[in-house]
Amino acid sequence: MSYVSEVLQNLIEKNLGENLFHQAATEVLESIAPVVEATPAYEKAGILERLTEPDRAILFRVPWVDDQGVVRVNKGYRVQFNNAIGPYKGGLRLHPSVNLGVIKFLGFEQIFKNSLTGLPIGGGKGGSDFDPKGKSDREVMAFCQSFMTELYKYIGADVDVPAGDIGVGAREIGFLYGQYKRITGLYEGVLTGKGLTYGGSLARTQATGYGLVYLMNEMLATKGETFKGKTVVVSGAGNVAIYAAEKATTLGGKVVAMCDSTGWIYDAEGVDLKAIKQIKEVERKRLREYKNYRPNAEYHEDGVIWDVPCDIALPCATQNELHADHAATLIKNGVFAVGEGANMPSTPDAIHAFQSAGVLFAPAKAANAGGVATSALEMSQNSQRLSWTFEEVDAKLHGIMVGIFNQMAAAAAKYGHEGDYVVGANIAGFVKVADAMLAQGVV
Ligand code: NDP
Ligand code: 2IT
Repeated sequence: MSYVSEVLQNLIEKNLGENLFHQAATEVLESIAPVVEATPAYEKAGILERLTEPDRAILFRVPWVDDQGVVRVNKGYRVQFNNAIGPYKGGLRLHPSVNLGVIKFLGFEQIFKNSLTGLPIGGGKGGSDFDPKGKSDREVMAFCQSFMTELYKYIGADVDVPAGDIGVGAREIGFLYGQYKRITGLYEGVLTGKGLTYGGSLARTQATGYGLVYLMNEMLATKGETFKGKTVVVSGAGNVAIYAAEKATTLGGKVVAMCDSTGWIYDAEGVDLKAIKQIKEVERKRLREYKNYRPNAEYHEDGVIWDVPCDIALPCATQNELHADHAATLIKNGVFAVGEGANMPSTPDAIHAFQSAGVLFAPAKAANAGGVATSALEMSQNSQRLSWTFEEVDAKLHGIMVGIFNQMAAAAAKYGHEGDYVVGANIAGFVKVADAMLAQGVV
């Protein structure tokens, strides 16, 4: 059995039930097999065994009191996966579906994504099964303060720097930051995605969505195409989806459909992003409210958003939201390019279908790296005690996304998989981390 297969088999046997972690690790390890085979030093140094076992996983209880005075208890997680190239860096997810397998898949992906940015950040992820939906601001604050009261022991500006993900935005980061500062007395860049009045970076809110579109633009250019005049479908209606839709629209695309976890909207004239922001960012309501702003739009709870014909599909909601049958429908309807704003939104079968049909496919760890890259720029600004203009940060983000596209395209071509950006992104992300691990000895 090959080294890669042996490590994978062991990983699946020893991490029972962590199916999403198995899925993420299988894709990476299978993609990097050619490099691993060509570099015996990796096997000799146990690079794959070490890379697939987190440095540590911290599990803790998060007790808090709800508005009725009832004590509630959630599970808290922080998985510090790999710090070969920099402090652990990655978001916190608050969603009822969170468990150790979810956080491990996200933390593992983060290692390679962060490497692709070219910035000095290692991989980590955390979160809780707490559901912020329907909770009052006071309840969210109580939860965040309790979560940080345990987490603060393990993080720091040069150790581990959490940020947002599903269910964690500026409100939650504010409460977490306040509690960290109160306990430690330190005013440091320990979290990113902070508010602009206390150390946040301009353009961090927009960064993941904008970055996705910048990378897609590079990929489209290889076929002489742009966003201009293209019909675009974006799943999700959260941070990533909204700013992907905004930049796609700025570049001349028409976003006709978006969704949340309850239903999806179709607006033939192009979605009204001001209305979406008001509903989702300000009022924290359901997308069904959209019809109050645009009576001619459609709102559906049946069927799926992927039934809407489009040129460009941007899955920006959650993992495994786009299956093989959805891919088949998109292909039948003539989709030209797919870019993953969410983490691992397409199932392996769906990716295979797109690639076999010649659809341009940008994998998550490259396509959504603009968020964490801009988080690293926030860390730089915090260290310098300076803040850069929106234009400076956005220009750096753009340059980083072009760099990521070039790296993954070059790595794919070098190993005989021209145009296979999944293989390209995995190899390019892996090599830098593996070489840093080699240089640092068996640790
Ligand atoms: P948000 O919480 O802001 O938004 C998530 C959106 O996806 C919401 O509209 C939510 O619906 C919807 N959603 C969640 N689960 C489902 C589901 N099962 N079916 C349909 N819709 C669903 O999160 P983000 O936008 O930050 O994150 C979205 C994705 O992007 C995640 O995969 C995240 O890991 C990834 N990502 C995020 C980055 C960031 O900087 N924030 C960076 C890189 C990747 P509802 O409104 O009903 O909850
Ligand atoms: O998945 C991701 O890259 C994020 N949620 C952003 C992480 C970060 O540290 O900004």
